[in-house]
Amino acid sequence: LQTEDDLSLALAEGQLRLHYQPIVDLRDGHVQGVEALLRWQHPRRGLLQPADFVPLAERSGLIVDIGKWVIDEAWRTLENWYATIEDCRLTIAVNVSRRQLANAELLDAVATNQPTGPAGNALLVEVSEELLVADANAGFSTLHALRMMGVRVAVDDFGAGVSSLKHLQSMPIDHVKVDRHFIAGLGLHRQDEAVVAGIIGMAKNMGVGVVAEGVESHDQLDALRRLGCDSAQGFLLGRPSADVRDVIDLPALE
Ligand code: G
Ligand code: G
Ligand code: MN
Ligand code: NA
Repeated sequence: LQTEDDLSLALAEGQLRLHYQPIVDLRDGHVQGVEALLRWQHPRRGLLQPADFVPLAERSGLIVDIGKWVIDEAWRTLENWYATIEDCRLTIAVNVSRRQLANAELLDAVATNQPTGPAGNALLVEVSEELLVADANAGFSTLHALRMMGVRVAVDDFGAGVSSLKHLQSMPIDHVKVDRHFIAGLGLHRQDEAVVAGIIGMAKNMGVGVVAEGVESHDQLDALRRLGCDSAQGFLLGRPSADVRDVIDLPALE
């Protein structure tokens, strides 16, 4: 098992990595951006997943410094895109946990080393719906501050947790990411199609974008297009990869 000291060293010695998964715009089939997913390239244990060390990072408080590194790395990736891609409109989403929203370091990191691009609003943060409900005031003020800085907010794993559609109204958010358990049931369970249709309808009425997570089949993709879902992410479209260039250079969907 990893210790706090190991993780602290990992951060200091550059063993953390971001892997990137494409998010595809279903209206034109093009990659619109990526989600950055944290990995630990451990010298002896190989590539560790967030489940192996993010809970430790949260318990110990190291998640604050790690989260700062994640934002810095996202800015470096964007800077690289801006230097090499003409009129770049790609976005990058990072995951942010509760402890980070309660801490001013997040806002400092966002304000520091932000590259200038053609579109602005290139950074998104993904937060869990639990965080929005349980910790409304502390969380909301950070989210409002982020949005003032041009950062957009997405609710991760939407529909899986304690929140409900009616909360959408009061949340300072720009997108919802429909939990992959509902997407898995598309074409199989009518209730899942009804839930996804309901989220899409509600979100549209409130001007909130909808991203489907965990899209693994063409049948699911067809259903999402039929339902008018804005964007999709999942193994069908692309797995998380260490090479962000491969991810953004994917050919457009048919
Ligand atoms: O990459 P994977 O699907 O294993 O990610 C699992 C979970 O780990 C995701 O749901 C995500 O919320 C969380 N996660 C991934 N990267 C980060 C990160 O940079 N910071 C935090 N706090 N959580 C992350
Ligand atoms: O909670 P969050 O959505 O941030 O987590 C993203 C996680 O979901 C990543 O660990 C990623 O590996 C995983 N993931 C991404 N696409 C798919 C998919 O199509 N199917 C499954 N089962 N997992 C996926
Ligand atoms: Mn996420
Ligand atoms: Na998610």
